[in-house]
Amino acid sequence: MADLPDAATCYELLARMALIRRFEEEAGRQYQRARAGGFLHLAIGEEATIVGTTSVMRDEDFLIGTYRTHGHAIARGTEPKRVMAELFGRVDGTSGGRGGSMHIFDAEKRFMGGYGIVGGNLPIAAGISLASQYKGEDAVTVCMFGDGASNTGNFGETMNLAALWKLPVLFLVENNLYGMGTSVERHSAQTDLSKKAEGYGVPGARADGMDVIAVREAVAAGIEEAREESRPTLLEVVTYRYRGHSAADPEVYREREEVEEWQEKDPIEQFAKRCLEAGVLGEREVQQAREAAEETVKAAVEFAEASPEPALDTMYENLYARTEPSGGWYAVDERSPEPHRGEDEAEMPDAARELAEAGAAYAGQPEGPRPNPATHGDAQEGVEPRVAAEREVGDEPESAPAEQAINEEDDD
Ligand SMILES: Cc1ncc(C[n+]2csc(CCOP(=O)(O)OP(=O)(O)O)c2C)c(N)n1
Ligand SMILES: [Mg+2]
Repeated sequence: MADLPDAATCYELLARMALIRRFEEEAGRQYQRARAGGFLHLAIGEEATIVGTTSVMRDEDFLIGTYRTHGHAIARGTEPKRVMAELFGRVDGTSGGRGGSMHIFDAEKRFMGGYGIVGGNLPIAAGISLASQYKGEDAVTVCMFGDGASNTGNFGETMNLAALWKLPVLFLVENNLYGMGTSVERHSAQTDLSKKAEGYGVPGARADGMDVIAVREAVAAGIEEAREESRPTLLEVVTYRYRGHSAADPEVYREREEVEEWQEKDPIEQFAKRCLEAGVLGEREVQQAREAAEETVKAAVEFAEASPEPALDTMYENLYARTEPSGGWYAVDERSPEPHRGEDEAEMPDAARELAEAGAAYAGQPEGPRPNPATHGDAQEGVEPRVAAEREVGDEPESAPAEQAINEEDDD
């Protein structure tokens, strides 16, 4: 077992992990109350992986993650109150309240997001590290993603280019043993994920993701390899999320006992115990770390509540592309550039009804007035609306407050 660092560093590691834990518990609670909207993916249980990693990064290094990254941003130094305001969809959030939980971003702290596309952040990480290399800068990019993401095409493509171009990047797979409800044994032919990029020329290593010191050492080695030798590595960090995949996960794919077994190895409890036993920290300091977390999170909620919602007339600001009037309602039609029938929002109500009637007539259904699907969904009696009917098991529902509460434990 690796030695403990000095007392100040140990306190910092403990305090950061405690803060992230408290922040996420509170985020879950605020989601249940429908103050935080959209989707919510908590990383409770994975704090040592997050904090161990960021604790050995320099300010100039870049971090990029997934949709489970409240803690990653906080660990990089983003103010918790701005992350909370983002969850609340308020103007003082990290993305002005327009991104929400899955899209935390803080360019100043070089936290490059926040992505909802599984594996989508890998090629972006390659691009960021290519830019550093091209500009002759010293910065290393750390790219964190899940075990499930290691099955995407992006993974192979990115590993190939990272090795070929000798990019200063550390790929860190946060193996929490599941991709949504599918265990790693059921989704990956190679279950030793550290080996998964060897064939591309990216060597791998493995670390215990419940041990903050082990993560620190392994990440430091990978970062050094990237910074000094300009070589990518793949580090697999084995960890566990205590909560469901998202806030609406009935968790039918694992037993309660399994979760409890991992909770026995809780990264915060374990580390606090070790610091106490080694005499590096005292009870008073451990308590202080917890109280400080409590205070910061309380202030973050107050800040988020007080922050206004974005004004309606700013809705189209910061959009990458917009046409006037906004054509292409939900389909792309390449016949000619102008909007076609059914594609212009302004004409939608009538056009949708006419199209629905034409469709019904074609299908041999009796003619006659039908509800407008643009405003009422497909409201034939006894027929589920299409969106609900086509939703697969495991898909996440929209953020109706009633559905948000499905899997949350009693936080209050
Ligand atoms: C390209 C793509 N495919 C599928 C999804 C749906 N999806 C969201 S999260 C997820 C599981 C990913 O698991 P993993 O990479 O292990 O990350 P974890 O959620 O465990 O942190 C899936 C399949 C998606 N968002 N993007
Ligand atoms: Mg996973």
